[in-house]
Amino acid sequence: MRASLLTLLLFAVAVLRGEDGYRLWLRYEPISNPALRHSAAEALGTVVCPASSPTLQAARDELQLALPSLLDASPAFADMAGNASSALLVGTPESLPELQELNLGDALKPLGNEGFLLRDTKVAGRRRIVVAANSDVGALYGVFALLRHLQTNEPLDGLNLLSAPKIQRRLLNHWDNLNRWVERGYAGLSLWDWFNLPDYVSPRIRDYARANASIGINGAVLTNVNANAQVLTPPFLDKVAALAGTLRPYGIRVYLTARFSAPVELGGLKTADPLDPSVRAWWKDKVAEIYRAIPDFGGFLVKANSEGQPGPQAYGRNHADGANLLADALAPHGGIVMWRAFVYDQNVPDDRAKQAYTEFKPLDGQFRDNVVVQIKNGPIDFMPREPFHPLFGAMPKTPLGLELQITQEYLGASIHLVYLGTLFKEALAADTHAEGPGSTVARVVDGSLDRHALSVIAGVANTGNERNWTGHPIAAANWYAFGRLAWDHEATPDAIADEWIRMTFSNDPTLLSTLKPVLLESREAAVDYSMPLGLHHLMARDHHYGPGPWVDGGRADWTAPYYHRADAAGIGFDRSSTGSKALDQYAPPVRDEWENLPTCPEALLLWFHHVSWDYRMKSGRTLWDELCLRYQHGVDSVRSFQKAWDTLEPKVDPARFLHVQALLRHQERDAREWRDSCILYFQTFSKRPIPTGVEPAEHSLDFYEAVKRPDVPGTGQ
Ligand code: GCW
Repeated sequence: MRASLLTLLLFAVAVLRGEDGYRLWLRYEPISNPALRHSAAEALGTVVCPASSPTLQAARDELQLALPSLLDASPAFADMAGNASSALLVGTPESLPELQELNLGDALKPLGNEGFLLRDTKVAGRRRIVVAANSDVGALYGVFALLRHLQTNEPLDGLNLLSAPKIQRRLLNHWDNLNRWVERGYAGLSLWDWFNLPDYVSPRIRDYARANASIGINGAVLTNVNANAQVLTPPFLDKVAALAGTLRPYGIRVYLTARFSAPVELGGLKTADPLDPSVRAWWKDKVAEIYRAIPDFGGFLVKANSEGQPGPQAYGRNHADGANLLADALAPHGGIVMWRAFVYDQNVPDDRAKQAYTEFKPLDGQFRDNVVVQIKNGPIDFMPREPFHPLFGAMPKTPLGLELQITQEYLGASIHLVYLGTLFKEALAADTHAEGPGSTVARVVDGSLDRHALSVIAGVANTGNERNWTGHPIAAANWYAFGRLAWDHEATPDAIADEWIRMTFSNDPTLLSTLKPVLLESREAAVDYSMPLGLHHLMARDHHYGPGPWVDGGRADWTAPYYHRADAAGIGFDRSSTGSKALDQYAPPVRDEWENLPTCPEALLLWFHHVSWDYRMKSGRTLWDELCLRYQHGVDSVRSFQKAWDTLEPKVDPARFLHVQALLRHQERDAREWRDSCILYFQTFSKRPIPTGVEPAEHSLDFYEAVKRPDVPGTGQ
């Protein structure tokens, strides 16, 4: 009775207040199953989490925020469990002497500096739920894991969980400019309010830290890779220090992007040549200054000699010279360099997909120990689907970091519902075969394949100052999925979606069985309605939002026809031995499989091959018919998402229900536009009829070609 009254009351409050998404997956609504809630309340009646450090204080604060609401009861917070018949113990053996009685040493040892254990146990007949770790931040991660356990309605009985991250540095990369404009940002302005910093740090920064810590993200690169040297000046370093101070208790270190020409722009030097002694001295001093302001500064992320950014090649030096310059300055302080491999040269007529490999592979073994080469998941640029980047597995002597894009630059910005857990997992699970089967990208990145101590995974953030953080209410799932996979790349996108839905919406079984398949199918739907069968780079120029397969002129590798190569004979980019030979950059088993049309996965067909319109696909249809039907299938999928979502009206608070419903309407319209415009455009080459089952286009090709989108955010600064 009490439970249903409570539920009713909470529902009424949610309706009145409108669920605005601010709390993300940390909503801590009462555990809906009364039996579970009562037994958890009993087990956690006394909470022992001495706040002996800012990090343990954060753990305790989180428990104080979460437990009264989750349990619908007020646990006592005490310094010792003593004789309490049941209690929650949180800490390290050092911070909490009562943990020492449990002899956790052997269990804790393999968990390293960030891992934790959760255990349901007994001490002298008294029940103890234990969250223990070797470090305070491990204990904080353990607290979030315990809360997740409760939020997802898992029982505490028999709890026994050990967890430690596989990748050392799990970072968000913010493409945020100092004027708060976010490149490829679709959720408002930057969270970093530089004008008000350092005096005022918005409470929102702490909530950002909480959200990240809850999924194990332990670093943030605050600034855009298209960098502004100003962030390295003293006034900005004070502001960075203020942010670092708020993030630190949550185990999050700050990093900055380093503009390679900073010694010239800020230091007044005549050169930024990495081998010039005055340049080396400038960086050494600058880095020392940074560490005086931010003692645990993480290091630099650098985009150099790429898309107009300055770099060592201007001085006849290479990427290793550039990275090592900064690495030498950072090494005495324990900092690292993440040097991006996203390079392609407009003067080199070679296939863009090959250029990073061509430039970086010969440098393997030439980087300092504190350098990581950071590589996008695919060789072009975060397309809806790409094969894995050929550098993974090709530079065994160098730690290689993986860069994923959480913000939906090519996947419908903050309008389209696209869950990226599946895309991230596909990237991590790809088998490079570099050292035999099982040489996955994940094992290259976590360092286990080539025994590297340093490991980095980065996600280009989708956060902004919109109330719900990510614009689209479902886009927060991508932030969440990135963090969970960064912690454990063996986790499944399904399990991650499951957790996220339970915490973000509710544990209602119908809601789960309806919404989870939508999330899991959404990325494939986006591929189908925009760039199916391995097509890529078909989007409109600059804003990258809608279709633009006709976009031509200017530098060739920024046009669509450069990539799709449609002509009277067929469509697709021949990267096989008869074409650009990009396939030679992959290990032989991968190359051979993808080189041959019958064994090349159809999902990558047009990435690697120029294929005749009449080629017989596995379905028995011609390529042309299949292509058209894929586009139609993408549209149909979005319609099925709409139908599914509509049934959830009674299960979701009105504010989020209506918001997602409206966005899905927009997405359906966009999906039709992609389908109609691409089919009409490609038909000008194929000259074949549109197969049955595909709806006729609403407008003519001219209409679609004339569409302008001046309002897409994140573009053109
Ligand atoms: O994806 C492209 C984007 C650019 C971005 C660049 C990069 C930050 O269109 O906006 O610049 O890649 O990753 O450096």
